[in-house]
Amino acid sequence: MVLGKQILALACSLSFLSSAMADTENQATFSDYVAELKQDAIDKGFSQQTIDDVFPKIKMFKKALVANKETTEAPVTLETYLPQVVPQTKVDLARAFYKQHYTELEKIGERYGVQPRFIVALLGIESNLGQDASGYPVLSVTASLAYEGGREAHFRKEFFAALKIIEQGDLAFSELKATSTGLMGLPQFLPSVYVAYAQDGDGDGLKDIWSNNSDVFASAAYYLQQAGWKASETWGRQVKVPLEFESSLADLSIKKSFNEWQALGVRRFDGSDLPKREDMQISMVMPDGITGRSYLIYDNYRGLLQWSDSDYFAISVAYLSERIKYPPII
Ligand SMILES: [Ca+2]
Repeated sequence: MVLGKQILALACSLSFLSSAMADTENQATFSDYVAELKQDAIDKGFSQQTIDDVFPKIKMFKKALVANKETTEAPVTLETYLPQVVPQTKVDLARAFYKQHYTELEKIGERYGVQPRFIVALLGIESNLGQDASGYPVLSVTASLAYEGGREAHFRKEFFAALKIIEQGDLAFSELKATSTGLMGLPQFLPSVYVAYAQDGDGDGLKDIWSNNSDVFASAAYYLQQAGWKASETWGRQVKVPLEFESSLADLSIKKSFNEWQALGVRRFDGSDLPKREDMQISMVMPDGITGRSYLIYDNYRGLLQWSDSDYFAISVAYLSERIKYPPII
């Protein structure tokens, strides 16, 4: 018994020792990796001041490594997914937010040609209007994820995009806060998306997508504007299809007019005729196949897919935007 305990104790201490050694080894290797990033930053022409300021602050961010390996179970259908992603609490929060910030939303919405409800819906889905935004330093997160190696080129690119934000003097190391996967602020922009799309909505010289609502709204709206958003149209509509409907027509590359879809037996969800407009080319989407929900989608839906290439994402945003619209708030 005593011997057994001793062996167990020895085994435990050995295992502790080896994990401690592995940790030190990891840290050392991470330091090497950061040194390599630093050399790369010098080669890319970043200023000595930025490099001296930023690199000593970069730490291995273990949470990022864990998060990157986590896999989430695919939701079964929209019937289970939508109530999960857009619960009543989120609808209530989004509607209250919309009402509270309506003046600014309307102003920014007009400037970029995007209806305010879509801006709020996007922020609601992305970060629960900031409630789910996290505060890890994005340079440590992206350096750690690049070091981990699974998607090195991707996160290395994001690391240098974040470095560029600091170099341009927009924000400091600690202000660039991200989730453990590198997504920043209310719109959950990756650093490269921030560089390309973040806007200074209130004209104070900063693009603060973490705590300045004007900047947040303008950045999200500008993204949609650049994705070809049309303020005169909505996203699409849920429809009914006949039993004999050919499911291969549910394909984003197939576009037809309302008239043509009407002739194929497609109707509004309440069974009435489709709109009479003839100026639009529309596609059918059936994310769960022929037995699931069917949607006719317009060009704005494609803008949502550009934001995040997933029908479940786009439909969640569209659904929340409808819940903001009905019943009318303002
Ligand atoms: Ca600003």
